[in-house]
Amino acid sequence: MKKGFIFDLDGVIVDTAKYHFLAWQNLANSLGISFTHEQNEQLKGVSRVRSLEKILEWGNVSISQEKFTQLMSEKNEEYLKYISKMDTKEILPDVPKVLEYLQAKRQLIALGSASKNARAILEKVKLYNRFHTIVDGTNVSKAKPDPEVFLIGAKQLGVSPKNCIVFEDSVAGVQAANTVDMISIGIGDKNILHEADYVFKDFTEIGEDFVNQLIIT
Ligand code: B16
Ligand code: MG
Repeated sequence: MKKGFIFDLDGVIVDTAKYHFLAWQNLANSLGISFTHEQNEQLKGVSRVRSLEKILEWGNVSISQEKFTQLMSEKNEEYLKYISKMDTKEILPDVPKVLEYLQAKRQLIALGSASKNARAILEKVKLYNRFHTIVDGTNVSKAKPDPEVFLIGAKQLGVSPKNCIVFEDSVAGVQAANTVDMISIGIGDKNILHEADYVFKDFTEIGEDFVNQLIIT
C-alpha cells in the first residue's frame, strides 16, 4: 500500500533554528529584550507572527502594528541572508538516504512546514524535487498544533490521514499529527517529544526495517 510520508523542514531536514536564533536575537536586543537559546527552543514550529508576539510578551514590550510589520520584515531579511548561503552540507544526517529509500519503495512524500521560506530552503539544499507535494507557511491559515498543514499534505498526496506518517521536531507538530490520527515520529529528545508514537534522535537511528514496517502496517 502507498503511505503518505510527511516531513517537517526546520529541525527535521535542515537545522535552520540556529539562523532563526541569530535573527530573533538581533531583533529582541534592538528592543532591549534578552533572548536565549532556551527561548529559541520554544519558537520551534511556531509561526513568524506568533514568534514575534511571544518575544514581545517575554520582554513585556508593546509596539504599534506598523512597527510589528516592520520588525517581521527586518527579521526575515536577516534570516534570508543566512539561508542564501546554505548548501547540501546543511542537510541533517541520513535524510537523503531515507528519502531515497521511500522513493525506491514508491511511497508518497510531502513537505509540511510552517515556514514561508520552505521552498527557497529546499532549492538551496537541492531537495526540492524529492517531494511529490510541498505545503508550507504560504499555504495555511492555521499554525501547528492545528493539523491544517498536514491535512492539506495528505489531501494533495491522495492518502487518508490515518495512512500518513509525520516526521516532526516540535511538540506542536507532533500534537498536530496526533490530532488527526497520523503516525507521529519525533526527531529529537524523547523527553520533550514524549507525545509522539516513536522518537529518534535523528535519521541515523531509523533503519530500513522500521521504514518497511511503517509501509506495511
Ligand atoms: P518563517 P518548521 C518553522 O518551520 C520553524 O520551526 C519556526 O521556528 C519558524 O518561526 C516558522 O517555521 C516560520 O518560519 O519565518 O521562515 O516563515 O519547523 O515548521 O519547518
Ligand atoms: Mg520543525
